[in-house]
Amino acid sequence: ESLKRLIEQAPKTELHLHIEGSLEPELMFALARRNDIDLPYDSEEDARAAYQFDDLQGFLDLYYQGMSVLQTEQDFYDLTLAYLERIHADNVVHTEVMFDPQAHLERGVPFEAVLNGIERALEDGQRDWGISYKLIMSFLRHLSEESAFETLTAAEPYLERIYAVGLDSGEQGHPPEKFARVFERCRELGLKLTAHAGEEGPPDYVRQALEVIGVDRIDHGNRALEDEDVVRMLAQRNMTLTVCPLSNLKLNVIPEMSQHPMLAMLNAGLKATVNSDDPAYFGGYVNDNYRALIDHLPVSSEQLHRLLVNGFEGAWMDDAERKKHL
Ligand code: ES4
Ligand code: ZN
Repeated sequence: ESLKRLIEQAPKTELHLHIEGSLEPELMFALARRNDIDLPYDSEEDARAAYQFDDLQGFLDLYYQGMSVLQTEQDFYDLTLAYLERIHADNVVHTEVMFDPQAHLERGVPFEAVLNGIERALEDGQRDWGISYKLIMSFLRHLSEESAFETLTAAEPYLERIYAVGLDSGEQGHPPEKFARVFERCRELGLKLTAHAGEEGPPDYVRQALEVIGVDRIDHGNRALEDEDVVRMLAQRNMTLTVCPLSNLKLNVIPEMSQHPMLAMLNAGLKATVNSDDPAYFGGYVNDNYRALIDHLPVSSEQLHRLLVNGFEGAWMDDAERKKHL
């Protein structure tokens, strides 16, 4: 209704987006043909039908499989431009794009091909559609600390083009403290820090992200609500949470959308934002995530406005740029 029209028309941010998770089956098949790679799906419809997940790991298996078609700089350009074209239609005016260099380096794709392709598309999107951006390089937490340090070394020549580092992939058994030293080095290098925490992992992983890593932002953070001390820490620091409703539903972080904790987060004074995570796999982009909340939660126009403003306040943008939108 009118709340949906308000959302569709409002300028928005996206603060939690894995570019490899924006690979739609149509482009996956086109790149598979171009690069002569076999896919385990008969058709685009067959791929979509396979996107039913029990948990985060079930998704990650298909996510790493799908990105095998990304081989050249042009592939990463095409991927990123398709994403930008799609979010421009949603009136997203600022996006912070995460990428997983280790998932490409281990397949023999050079760091430079990944970065150049993504960045060239982001520059074109800024020029043609006015979409501002930041790049976030994410470490895979199921791999070793040593592998994260090697990745940082590979990235070192390009760090002025990378704004922040993140921590993603399978959370359980891979706490933030495993990466305390590599994040400390990243901070010394002038990078902003974020980490997935409290998606599947316990509230203590959110606490570690805050107190051991000293993150500037938390990706997800849902399970922080299970621990009032962690909620208090998040609120005191005015910590932005990049929450992803459709992702939470598809990965069984919540049993149904009506159970989503978004309003509980706002009511607890937490700076929650709305994001898409892996839109090609989870069934929607930013506007779809807002619409899912409107359809299933008693969300007010004030709360929607708060979520939109939180997206700009939590964004890594210059104050001059932010003021244009607030
Ligand atoms: C991810 Cl939803 C999610 N969680 C953790 N790691 C990821 N990588 C890509 N999507
Ligand atoms: Zn994520």
